[in-house]
Amino acid sequence: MRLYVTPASPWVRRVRVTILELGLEDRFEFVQTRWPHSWGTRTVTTLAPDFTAATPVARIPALVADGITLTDSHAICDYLNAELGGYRLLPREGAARWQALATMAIANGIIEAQIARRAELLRTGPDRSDDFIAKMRDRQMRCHAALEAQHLPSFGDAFDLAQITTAVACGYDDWRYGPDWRDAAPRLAAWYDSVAGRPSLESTKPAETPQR
Ligand SMILES: N[C@@H](CCC(=O)N[C@@H](CS)C(=O)NCC(=O)O)C(=O)O
Repeated sequence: MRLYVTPASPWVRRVRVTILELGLEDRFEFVQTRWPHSWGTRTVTTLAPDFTAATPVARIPALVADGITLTDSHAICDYLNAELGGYRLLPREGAARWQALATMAIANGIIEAQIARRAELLRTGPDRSDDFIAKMRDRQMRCHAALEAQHLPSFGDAFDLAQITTAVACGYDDWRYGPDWRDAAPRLAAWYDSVAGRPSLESTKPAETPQR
């Protein structure tokens, strides 16, 4: 199976952490993609032909698996968990499934805001919107605070998909935007520090995307 990646992407990271937590890394070829800084606001015309042939969405992660191509981290994590992971990271049904999805929806909301903010920050010239950047930052802080108040208390011992996605959101904020989120959610930050040393997180720490 082929997974298109870059180390800067939190969406890619949640898939890579899921693969590592399930012990499946030997089954994947990881293909590094290259992006110019204008990726956030302009069509990228320099992507490799095998990547654009695999995904008309032209975003990462994209998984080319046995007979199927999945072009979104949610679908890929679902596939890994259900088809290859025996539902070890997200239950197939029941209250625990919905609780995990509720947590993940907020963590995903953080990651969406992080990436939208990044795209806007990469925009050059007078069109860049400080209002939009501030709106995304507010969303990040609000969601971190909500995770701490409403979701952290029910985190169990298992490092499941909800915790993976939450940890990836926390890690991206630390890396890209600094410690602001830690002031908004200090107990969530303490939880994150307690899991950040897991090999799956240590070996997928964010790093800048190669350009071109
Ligand atoms: N909902 C998608 C989002 C994927 C996404 O936005 N990936 C970004 C990298 S973090 C990307 O490839 N952006 C390139 C672009 O938008 O042109 C997922 O969960 O996989």
